[in-house]
Amino acid sequence: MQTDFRNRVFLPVLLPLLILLGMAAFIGVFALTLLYSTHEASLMLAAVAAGGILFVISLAASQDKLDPVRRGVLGVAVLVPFLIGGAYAAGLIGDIGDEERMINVEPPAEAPEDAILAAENDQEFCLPSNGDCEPTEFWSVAAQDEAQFIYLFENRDDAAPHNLSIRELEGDRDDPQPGEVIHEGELLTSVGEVTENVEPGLEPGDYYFVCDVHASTMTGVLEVTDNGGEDNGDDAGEA
Ligand SMILES: [Cu+2]
Repeated sequence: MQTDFRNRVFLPVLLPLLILLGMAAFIGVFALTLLYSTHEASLMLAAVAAGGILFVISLAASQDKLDPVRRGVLGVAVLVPFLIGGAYAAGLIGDIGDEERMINVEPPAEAPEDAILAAENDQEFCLPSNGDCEPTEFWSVAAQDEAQFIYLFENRDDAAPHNLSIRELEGDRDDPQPGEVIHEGELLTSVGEVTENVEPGLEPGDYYFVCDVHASTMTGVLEVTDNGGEDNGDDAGEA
């Protein structure tokens, strides 16, 4: 009866299932270990673990039989990096700040193509297009996420520092005046670019943009346009 169970259930069904479960558990725990480590530590652990596994496989394949002592040494050699990595990720050794853990690192935000503005001098902002930069006092950007509005500011001027800040618009487009500060852009003291993240996002409407260093000349009106794609889609139905 026992041999029967072994031959008909355990060997063909349960054993492969257990091996699969074991592999899944191992991959899950390893993934968690990497996610809860820092970027550098997880890269190092992945490299060491891959090296260890390759070493063991090549050694096992090159010899007919390993004696128990060698097997033990190999097992420990492979396990140690995982244990150290696991203990590090779990906070048992070392000291990782929560914001350094891979699981908490946010992917860098990217500004849509229409949400890019640049500065070439201290007289006005300009709209980059085809390698050129068109001076402008008007900047139209499609509405983005409710939670955030992302834009890119490029400083192309090596003679003066600039930033790009967003404020409420007082007055109107013909006579724009700065209102309350919504977002203060980072000051770029040399040539470079910075991605700005306005939270919460900007509702469709008009806003005032300004370089805080040259607030009398470098100003303009930002229009956040409603994309309105959903309404059009409904109207275009077959009804
Ligand atoms: Cu400026």
